[in-house]
Amino acid sequence: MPVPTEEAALLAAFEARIAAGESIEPKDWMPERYRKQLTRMMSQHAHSEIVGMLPEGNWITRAPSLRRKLSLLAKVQDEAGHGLYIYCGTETLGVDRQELTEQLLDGRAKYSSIFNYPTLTWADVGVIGWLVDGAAIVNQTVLAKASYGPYARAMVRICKEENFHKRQGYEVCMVLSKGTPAQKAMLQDAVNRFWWPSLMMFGPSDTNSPNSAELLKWRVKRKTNDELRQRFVNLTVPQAIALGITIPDPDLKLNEATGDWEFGEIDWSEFHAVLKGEGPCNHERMAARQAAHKEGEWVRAAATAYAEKQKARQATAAA
Ligand code: FAQ
Repeated sequence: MPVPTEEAALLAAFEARIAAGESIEPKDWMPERYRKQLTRMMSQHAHSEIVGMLPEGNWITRAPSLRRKLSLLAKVQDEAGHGLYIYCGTETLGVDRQELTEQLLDGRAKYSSIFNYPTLTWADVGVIGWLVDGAAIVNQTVLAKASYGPYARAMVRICKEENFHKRQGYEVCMVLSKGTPAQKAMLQDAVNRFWWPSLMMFGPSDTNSPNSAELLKWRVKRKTNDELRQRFVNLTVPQAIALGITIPDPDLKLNEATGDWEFGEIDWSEFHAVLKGEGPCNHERMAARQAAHKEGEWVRAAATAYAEKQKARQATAAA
């Protein structure tokens, strides 16, 4: 079916603005497909930040010192803030947070695969900061240049905080790497378990990524999944060497000509199983979110009642 002339003209003007590097703002005209793709990606991102609090939250009561407890508590709170920030960004596209939360709770919405893995030891908390926040930074630094203004601006602030989280995680790893043989072994075990899932955070390979072409065309994504994954590996391998840690990949080798650390094949069957809800902690994570939502019902009811009371008071005062 041919696109109506008026819409074709709007689309051409929209694409010209994107090509010129302009930022698209909430009240600007945008194709429905752009709105839909952004809503999908941003809501998944927001849900990831919220569900992402659970694996590390597991260690707040068991952090090995008061200093570690305080910094972990602050980090987990930051992640909640990131989620709320991105939900607000999504609201500028016309979808409210309640609707997105319902999609998460009834299993229609996705969140990052990485948060379906358990945190078994204290070293996992350090490794999540180092690898998971590290991967998030590589991805989100580029998203800070995304064509949609509210999302890009949210990323600038979020990346600053994620950088702090990464350093905090790396410092935990550094201390463990200089510790007793048991502490070093605990760190190595955490890296063994989190390395491959961290690479999966960047999504399927480019040949298998249905959304990439459109997102790249509209400059929401500025780099492909594989390009970002490679950048992460290149940045992370020297950090692992500095820690004296072995990356669990016998095929990992430096290509002197390109400067890339080439790595082995990702187990995509594991990735797809986790996306289907069959990861080690999918059920636990969803049950935790559903319980939190139920337990928070009285807070939502109280906030609504308070807002209505305020509105009535203001109406009386204005009369
Ligand atoms: N997990 O066509 P593509 C963080 C889905 S935040 C689950 O390549 P796209 C901070 C994808 O949605 C981490 N699902 O998709 C933190 C699509 O499904 P759909 C989250 C995944 O959008 C740290 C399908 O597969 N970050 O860590 C995954 O072009 C520590 C086909 O894939 C973001 O969300 C996955 N790993 O590229 C918090 C960043 N990968 O919707 C707490 C923003 C792919 O068609 C503690 N998002 N899928 O049904 C993005 O950059 C992109 O959306 C990608 C996926 C790269 C994730």
